[in-house]
Amino acid sequence: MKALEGVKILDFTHVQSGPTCTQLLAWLGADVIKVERPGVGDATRQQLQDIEGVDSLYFTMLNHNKRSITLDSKNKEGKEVLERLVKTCDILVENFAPGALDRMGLTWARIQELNPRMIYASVKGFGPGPYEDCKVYENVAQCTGGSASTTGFDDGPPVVTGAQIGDSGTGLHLAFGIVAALYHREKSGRGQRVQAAMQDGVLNLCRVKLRDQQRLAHGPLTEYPQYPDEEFGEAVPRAGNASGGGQPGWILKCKGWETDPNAYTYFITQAAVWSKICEVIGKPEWITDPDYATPKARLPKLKSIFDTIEQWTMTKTKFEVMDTFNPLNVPCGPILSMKELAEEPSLRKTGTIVEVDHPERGTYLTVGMPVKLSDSPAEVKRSPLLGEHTDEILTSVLGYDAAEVERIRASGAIGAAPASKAAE
Ligand code: CAO
Repeated sequence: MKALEGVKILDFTHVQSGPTCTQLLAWLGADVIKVERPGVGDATRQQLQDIEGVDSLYFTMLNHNKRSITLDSKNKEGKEVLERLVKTCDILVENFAPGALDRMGLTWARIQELNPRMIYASVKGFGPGPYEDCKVYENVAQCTGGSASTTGFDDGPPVVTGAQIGDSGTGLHLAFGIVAALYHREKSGRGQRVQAAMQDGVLNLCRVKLRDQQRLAHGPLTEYPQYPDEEFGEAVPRAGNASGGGQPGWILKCKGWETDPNAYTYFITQAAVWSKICEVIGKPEWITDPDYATPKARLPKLKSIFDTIEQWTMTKTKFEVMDTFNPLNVPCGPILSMKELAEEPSLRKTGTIVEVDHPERGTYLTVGMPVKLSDSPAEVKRSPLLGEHTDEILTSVLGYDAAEVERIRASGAIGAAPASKAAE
């Protein structure tokens, strides 16, 4: 049995942050009913399209295992259907611009009136404060949440990361809040409001940098590449590829780096096995030399130490480095390209990378459920076409009869009939 079987979600999400949240809940077994504007749908259906007229990979990869109903929430009959959805579902998830749901008439007070058991979950760019009314996308969140100022090299501008920590990261935070609220509701009988701000989500993931901000008051950050030659300013500087933890690390070139942009390895000078590292790279004298023997003695020389290790890694492929050092308990990892990840058999085997069939685009790859539950394995099903389940949801979930569905359709609230019906 799926962990969230029987849970119904009114999915009013779009773009990335909200859809990642409801996709995770769908993989856990919830019935996710995605409400989209008739004829338009989630804007990402049309964004970054690789095949003209076909739902983009942007959309398909964020909306698996959901059902789609088209509904104009500003139409009178549309509002009636929306209220019935609120009464029927357990959770409402949305990530519209601040105030949009209120403007549709769905304030928290109204939702509680309609369904006191409902959990109402939102992603917004910011929490209460000076920016609460702002619209926010991924990179804005990375910049305002502390990630960009601490990412990149010291002599360059702030850099955003490819990991979607603002969108997918906040979706994940929200999913965790929803599941906790659901557990609470089982005991209290009442729903509650769950809010996740993208700035907060990014800052949570940048926790170690706020740690370092406070450490600065007590002296230089000795594991940072600025130490010992450069001055530290008032704020945490960008640390290049330095490790965020207590074991120094860096990215080193491997064999083939001249032509392969990903022929690199991440290498950590794990203190407990320092002697083994020295032996492999041909520097056995560093094991006992007091200038190199302890982690503290090594800190001011990290750059030259990594340069020396790199002389060795440049003679090996990134996989040979891994094969040599992992058995010695030295944590290191090859820089894997998306191509390598897409082709990695072990990820296919675990369902982390999944091939999905889609009626309009054919097969494509996606990232499946990243968390594995032993009794509730996730099965990845294709994303819905726009409005694919409108009639099914109106009748089997909301209990409208055929005449009522026709009345709602005639009002324009759910858009045109599906092609097969229209032809009848
Ligand atoms: N029927 C009728 N109207 C609908 C509708 C439906 N089914 N679905 C949405 N709408 C309306 C909304 O009510 C809103 O109308 P009003 O502004 O008149 O109230 C309008 O569509 C647009 O919503 P929006 O402002 O949320 O959309 P946008 O494209 O202008 O902004 C975004 C997108 C992401 C910047 C904004 O939604 C936002 O800041 N969301 C919160 C933060 C967030 O999640 N950001 C990450 C997104 S992923 O990068």
